[in-house]
Amino acid sequence: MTNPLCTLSHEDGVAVLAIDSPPVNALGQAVRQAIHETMGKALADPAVTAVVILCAGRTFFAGADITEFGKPFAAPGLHDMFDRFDGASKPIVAAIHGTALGGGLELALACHYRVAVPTAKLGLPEVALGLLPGAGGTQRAPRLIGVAQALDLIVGGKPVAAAQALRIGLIDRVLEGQDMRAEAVAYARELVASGAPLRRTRDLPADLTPQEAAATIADYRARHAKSFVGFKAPGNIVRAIEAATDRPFEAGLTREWELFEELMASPESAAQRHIFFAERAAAKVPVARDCGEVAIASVAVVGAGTMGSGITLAFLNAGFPVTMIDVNPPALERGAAHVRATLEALASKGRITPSVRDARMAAFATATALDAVARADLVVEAVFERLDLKQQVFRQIDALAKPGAVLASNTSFLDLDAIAAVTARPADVVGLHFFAPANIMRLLEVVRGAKTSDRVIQTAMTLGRKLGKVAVLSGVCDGFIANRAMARRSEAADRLLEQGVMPWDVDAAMVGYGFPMGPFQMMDLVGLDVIGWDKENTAGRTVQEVLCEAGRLGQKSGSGYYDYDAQRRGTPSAFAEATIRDFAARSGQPAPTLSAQDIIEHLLFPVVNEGAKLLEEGIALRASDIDMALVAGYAWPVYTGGPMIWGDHCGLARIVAALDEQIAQGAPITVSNLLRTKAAAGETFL
Ligand code: T1G
Repeated sequence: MTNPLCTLSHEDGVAVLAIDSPPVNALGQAVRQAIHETMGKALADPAVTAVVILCAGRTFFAGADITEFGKPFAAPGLHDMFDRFDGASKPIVAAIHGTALGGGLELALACHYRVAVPTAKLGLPEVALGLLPGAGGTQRAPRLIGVAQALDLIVGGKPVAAAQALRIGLIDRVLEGQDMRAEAVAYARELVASGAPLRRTRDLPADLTPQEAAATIADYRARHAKSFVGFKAPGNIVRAIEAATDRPFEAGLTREWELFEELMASPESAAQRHIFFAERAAAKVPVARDCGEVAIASVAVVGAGTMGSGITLAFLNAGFPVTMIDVNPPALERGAAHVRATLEALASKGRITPSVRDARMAAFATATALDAVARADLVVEAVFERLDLKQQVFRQIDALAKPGAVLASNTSFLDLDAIAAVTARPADVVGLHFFAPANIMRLLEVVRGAKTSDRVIQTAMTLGRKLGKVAVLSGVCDGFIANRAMARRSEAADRLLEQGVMPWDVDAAMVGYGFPMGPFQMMDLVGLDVIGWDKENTAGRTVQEVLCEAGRLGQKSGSGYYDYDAQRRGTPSAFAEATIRDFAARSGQPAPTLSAQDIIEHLLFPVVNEGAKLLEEGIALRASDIDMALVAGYAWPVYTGGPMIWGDHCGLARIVAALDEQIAQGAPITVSNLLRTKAAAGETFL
């Protein structure tokens, strides 16, 4: 009785195991069972001289089935399967297409030989899930490709293309790719005909002596220590690879499993797995199944400032032809120069080839007249953040753009419905809110206006994927999801300052929590005059106003909350300290003595609260969308999972109590009803 998950066929002595378990042939229990049984049959068949294992569908095995994690284990395990491979008396060849990832690549490493089509990608990305390859990957990879390459492949977690995989010895041949199955069977026959050895990866000699390996690993640790901070997995991966260099294979496997289980039980991995599924969930938005999409073949960007030129680069990098428009010729020239310089830099760093650079340059056009929007399928407005200006531009775009074009605004705070209302086609108006730098930051908030059509929403979500972004759907409100939630952190930070807490203590707590920088370092980077300073009406009412009035606008003026040297390295500022002490003295209250944890909770509990409001108002579809938005848009540390799952871990009742405490001290906060209700019921957001 054949197993539909794994069909067995024979081609002149070569047995072919073909696995078909959509969508990504994840190595769940049923798939493992099917492979284990079928491989047993093939290996036991005397007529079989070699075995090829391959997958149907869009990809080779994409790893262990992540949805099984945390559930009771069901045999056979991956190790059971690979022991059977290791016991084989005939060569087993893995034929790879799509992505061989995690347990999928570990399966291929347990085969004797590996071939791949040219477009295949191979990797051990478990580190992105806060895990390590727990099925022999940390023991077999160093034996096959060497310790140094294994460190890069596994700690880095980035898949490599087939050509690179061949270069580092991860595979034995890159196929033509026309007919993978036939080529793989032919390759297996070659092995049999040439009497090729049963090359068990586990038996391969190490490429370094134990002393050399220890030195290589020590050097790797030293060079990457900074990037490991906050993450548990990288350290455990290095320890596992170390075990591949200083003990026998089986003992190494045991050590690998110990280190794997430690990570599987860690909150960091739970958080990173949460974000894996949050990213996939965010793509699922409530639109009519048959709503269809607008075909976007050409793009016009209105506004050549920082955001306009960044958005232009994002589309060019995704292969779209773009016309960047600015009615101010010097501004257009500056923006265009930035676009060209960035493409040049990408090529000179080898991130893109010269021919790709040239193709993107050729796809880039500029114009000073708005009628250049007439040919575009998508128009993205990125002019200065003033409602009247955006409405004026949208009136013109509405008159000039072709019927059916998608009209998008990059507004970050303004009312999208007020913008759409000045057009005759509000159903075609959507918010595409990029985060600076728009060609780098992964978050794209897709803002649904009251009249935006399902078709335009689906078009925007798909565009986000094509741009390599994480698209998160938001309703219309002040600051949408990410800016609105994080504004609560800034406000809480400002309140601490006025109580006499120093900005460098606040920033240190945020960096300790895992943010790349704290709110005051961020303000000094962006410019104190850019966010929240009203130059016309400033009157020394806040610390920020006093600093701005003193010309301390941040890094660009050499001082802000910090003083900066020529290399823009910041040191605590005596002027800022005196200003803050002066403000605190006015309250008549002594400055509170807060631990880093106190500061973390003081700043981030209001963010969790705002997340609850975003849910109860229906601005955010699900709690995991808020986590995804802040991780992708504000570098919220991924190993915490984002504010909502972190809030669950902290305990919602504790958060409500702490917020009530802040309110008692005069903080202008209101606690979300949803948060109170869930806290009272002992519930969680996720
Ligand atoms: N397990 C379970 N479901 C998975 C899955 C997996 N490994 N990979 C993908 N899916 C689901 C996904 O949630 C989505 O579901 C659908 O498949 C399509 O995915 C022992 C411990 C393969 C590059 O980290 O990187 O092996 O949303 O939308 O963009 O050492 O999926 O449709 O319901 O992402 O074409 C290591 C994870 C596991 C790879 C395809 N493997 N997957 O990308 O499709 S840990 C990974 C991916 C492990 C061993 C260890 C990508 C992809 P739904 P998709 P895609």
